[in-house]
Amino acid sequence: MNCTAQLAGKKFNHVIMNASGAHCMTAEQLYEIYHADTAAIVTKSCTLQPRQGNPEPRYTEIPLGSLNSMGLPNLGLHFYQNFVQEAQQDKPIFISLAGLSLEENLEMLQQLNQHSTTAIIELNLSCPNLPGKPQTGYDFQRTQQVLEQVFSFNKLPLGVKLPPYFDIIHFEQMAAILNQYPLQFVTCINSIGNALHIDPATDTTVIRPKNGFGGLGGQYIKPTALANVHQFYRLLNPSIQVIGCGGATTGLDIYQHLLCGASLVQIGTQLMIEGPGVFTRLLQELQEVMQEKGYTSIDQFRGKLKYWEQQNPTT
Ligand code: RRO
Repeated sequence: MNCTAQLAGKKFNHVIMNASGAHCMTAEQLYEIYHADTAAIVTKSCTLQPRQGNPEPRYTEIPLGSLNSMGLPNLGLHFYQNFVQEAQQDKPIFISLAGLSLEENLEMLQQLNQHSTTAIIELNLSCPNLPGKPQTGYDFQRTQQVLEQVFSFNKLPLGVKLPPYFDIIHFEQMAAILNQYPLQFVTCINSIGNALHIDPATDTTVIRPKNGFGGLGGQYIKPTALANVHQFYRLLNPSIQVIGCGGATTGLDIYQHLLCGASLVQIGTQLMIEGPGVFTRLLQELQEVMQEKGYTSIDQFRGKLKYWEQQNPTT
């Protein structure tokens, strides 16, 4: 069974990795997922300086997923740069960047370019949890400005992490912007921003920041994630690959992300719930699904989602 993949000029032993934010802030967490059955790993989104993030409680499991308002706690760019340098790189490492301003993102990227990091860059345009800071990916003009400046000097392999979109015109407008730049990939999707969960026993919100509003993850968001993966797979230049993220808890979920066009699939909430053993289970389950359906490699079905008419030709 061949589950290998290629992205940003690198080889991947299979297609499953963590999502930024899940089990990837500290050295201990990063080494744990690095040595687990991951195809690659991505760091917690970082800023130039270390940050404490929002007050706790700021992450919780809810019935079908998770709610978080972490507020970008991280150990600072240099820590993650050093981690990449130290790790024996037998698998690709992504550094996720989430500067609080365009200038901060450019400064971080400049440093990474100067040090010729071996990391792939995932530029996060979609953090929903910073009070007073809109999600860049929902401001189309701003996104264009960011990409214009980034690609005026950047030579590193780079992609962007997008928020979920919900309107066909928004997919088209965003894809038209992204298609103007030499992006290696887009990651779809970040959490669904500013959701609210209420504890039925106490009529109370369940996380402390922002009156309980936070990013929704897990099974709630799989249909939205698949829709975003497939729309961007259809609309982007073939040179821009899609990384799927959202609601995968089984091998079948991974398979469906791939069917929608994803080249790799990231695991967030389920990694938080199950720990780094999740990757072994998911890879095993993906291989079982492929075997049942008679596939021996991912190329045989990636992006080959069938539409209703194809299955019902005479009606
Ligand atoms: O740290 C966070 O609050 C956070 C980030 Br940067 C993000 O991109 N997505 C998310 O759900 N939480």
